[in-house]
This record gives sequence, C-alpha cells and structure tokens, in this order.
Amino acid sequence: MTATGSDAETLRGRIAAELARTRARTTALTEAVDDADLLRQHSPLMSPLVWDLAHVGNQEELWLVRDVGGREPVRQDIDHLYDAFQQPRRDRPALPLLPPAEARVYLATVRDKVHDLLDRVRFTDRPLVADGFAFGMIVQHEQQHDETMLATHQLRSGPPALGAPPPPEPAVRVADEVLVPAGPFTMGTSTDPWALDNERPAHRVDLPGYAIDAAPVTNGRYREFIADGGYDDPRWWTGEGWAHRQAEGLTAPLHWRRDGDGWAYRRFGRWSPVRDDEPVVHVCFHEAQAYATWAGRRLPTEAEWEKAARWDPVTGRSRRYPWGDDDPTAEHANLGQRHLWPAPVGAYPAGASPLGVHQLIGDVWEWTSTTFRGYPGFTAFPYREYSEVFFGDGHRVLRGGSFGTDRAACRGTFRNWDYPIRRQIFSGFRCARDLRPDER
Ligand code: AVJ
Ligand code: FE
Repeated sequence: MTATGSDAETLRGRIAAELARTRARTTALTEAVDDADLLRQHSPLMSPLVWDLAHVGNQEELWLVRDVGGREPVRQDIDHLYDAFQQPRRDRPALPLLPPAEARVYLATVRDKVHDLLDRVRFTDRPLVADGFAFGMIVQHEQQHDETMLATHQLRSGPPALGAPPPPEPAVRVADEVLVPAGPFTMGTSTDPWALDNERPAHRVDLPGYAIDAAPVTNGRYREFIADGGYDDPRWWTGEGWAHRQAEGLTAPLHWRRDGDGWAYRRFGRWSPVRDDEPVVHVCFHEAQAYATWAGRRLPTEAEWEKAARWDPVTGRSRRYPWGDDDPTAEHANLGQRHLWPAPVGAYPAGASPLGVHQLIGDVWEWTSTTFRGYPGFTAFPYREYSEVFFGDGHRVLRGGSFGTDRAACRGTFRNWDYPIRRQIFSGFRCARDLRPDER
C-alpha cells in the first residue's frame, strides 16, 4: 500500500510519536544509574547498559539514516562494536565502547537525521518503507532492547534504581481452564503493517480440541510443585531438563530465596514475601515443562496459544489481540513497564479472550512447547539475522509479552524465542491438555 497525502501525514505523525515515546523509555532506563553502573556488566548473560544504548542508535543509523535515507554514515567506525553477531555478550564490557556521554550524543545525532528524513520520505511500495515498516521495525528494536535493559536492571545488585506503582488487584475470579473446540483458525498475519518477518504469512492451522489454563500458572501453584519435591524428582523432567537442573543446582525460580517457612523474591532491588496469586516469573523452559508434567498436563503448542488468544468463535476470524483489534490500553493488559512485576490473576477482565482466557498479553512471556521455525512460505525480511538464523531446535517460542514489553512490540501474532535454559527474561507459562473422549 502506498500512503499518499494526508495518509502519509498521519503516518509521519504516528511514527514521530512512537519514536519519541520509545526514546523517553530508553532515556529513563539509562539515566536511572550512574556512568560506572552503565559501563558495568551485571551478568555475563547481559551487555553493559551502555552497549544496548549505542547499539540501538547504531541500528537506527544502519536502517533509517543509511538504508532508507541514503545518507552518509554518522559513525561507520563503530559498526563492528555494536554488531551483536561479531561481539558475544560476555566480551562486550572489554570493548572500547562509547562512554555514556558520547553514546547519548551519538543517539541524538542519529535521531536528528531521522526526523529530517521522516519529513521527506515517500512511503512508496518499496517493502522497506511501505506503511513506514522500517520505522516500525526500529521502534520495536529499541523497545526490545529496553526490555533487555529492564532485565539487566533486575539482575543488578545495589540500591533500587527503578520505581513504579503496583499493578491492579484482581477484579474477577478466573476459571481453572477453558475448552477450545477442534477446528481450523488463521495463524500469523499477512496484513499487519509492522508485523515482523517471522509472524508472516497468515496460514490456516487445524487443531484438535484442547483445554488451556485460563490464566498463567501462579506462584502459589508453583510453590506446591516445589513443596512436593518437584525439583528433586527426575520423573517430571526431560533428560535434558534434568541434566540442566543438576548442573545448575536449580531449586526455585531465579531471584527467589527461602524466607522462614515460605519464600521471598527480589524485584528490582527490593525483597518481599512471594505473593501466591501472581503469575510465576523467571522460570526456564525446563522448569515450566517439569511443572506441567508434575501437574498431569503439558505446555501448549505455539498454535494452541495463538488460537486461544486470537480465534473468535462467533466470526471464525483471528483478532489482533484477545479483546479485539484495538491497541492495548491500561485496562487490557500489564504492558509497557507501567508496573515492575506481573499482576495477580483476575486483574485484567477487559483483556480476556472471547472464550474467557485471561492475561495472554502482558504480565509474563509464556513458554510454549514449539521450537522456533519459519511459517510455511516464510521469507527473511529485511535481514536474515533478525529471525532466520535462530530457526531450529535450539530455541523455544515464547508468546504474549511481559509487564516489561511495550505495546509496539507485542500483539497476538508476535513471536519471541530463547534457549530453553534462560530465565533472566520475564518468563512464565500456562499449561494445556488434550481432551478426554467424553469432552470431544
Ligand atoms: C526477539 C528478543 C529474541 O533481543 O535477542 C534485538 C530481539 N534482535 N536485536 C533479542 C532483537 C536484534 C531478540 N529477541
Ligand atoms: Fe539488537
């Protein structure tokens, strides 16, 4: 689609607003700590915050200033430092990175050029600029790194640097599970203008009936698994999962510690008793899988998650979100770092799907049993390194976004992925099961 006249002006305005909103978040995350803290590596799994900061500017320069704008490079000399494939995370602190003040000047210089080219760009049919795609991609990229920086904040020690009001309290009682009838639905999208390559194309998937939890698994339920010796019983774990549990000595979610008879967790530098009605967060795929087996259930496939989130049983259509096609608001979902942890189950009745599945979007990323692959007809766009190089058995798909995911980087079709051992991300899960013969 080619945007013309006032359409193009509306699009320019939307892009400028999204760029500004996103940069405000990046600024807040990197001004919350001092320069020494920005340069420090808080975990070998993470980059120093100042790396994420300049990397965001470098990607914006590569795609918008150089490619879309056809302008001269701003700092070609630093490209290699901020190329995630040339520089493994654990080596990044030793690189001659731009110091914080220089990184901030770099980002501002790039952003000035982007505003200049946004004023002139024609949203032609060229796929990179049609519907402002490259701008949307860069907004999503920066928001993804903002969530990564938020995970780095959660890993840092020392006095708290971030604050936010607590999420809303439960407003309704949520059922245990929901039955999803057998039949086809449309998975993925060919029309959402800022959807990334791995969400495309839309395709029909026919599923047998299944049951899926109406809410993510809570801390209370997860504690029962721990109390029942779930971490010490290899029956619940896959061979690979048990080997990992043994090697790492896993006994509870990341950031938990014993607290008298119970448990406490550390959230952004503050310890408090674990609250039972919140979705569990900071578990790896293997822990999620072991819990599900212990509970006599299993993880949903990615397709089961998406059908529960998007399928409208009345029209048969797939929606953008569980509640419909409208963009998320504060009533729908716990997104965008408005809060610093998942909301208790029942806090978002307005965000439920037509079948009554709650909190699919926001709160916690949900592990699925599916390994990350391209959909039938996948084509890498605009670069193989966003998705395609990660396809294969090594990564599991996560869905739905967390409290730290911005709405620009989250929708019913959005796919995240990670290694099954990772839990520094804001990851939780819900369970599913096959239907019994009398339920079919
Ligand atoms: C989609 C979250 C797995 O952070 O590794 C950021 C997103 N890609 N820069 C990641 C991404 C390039 C990616 N995830
Ligand atoms: Fe990146």
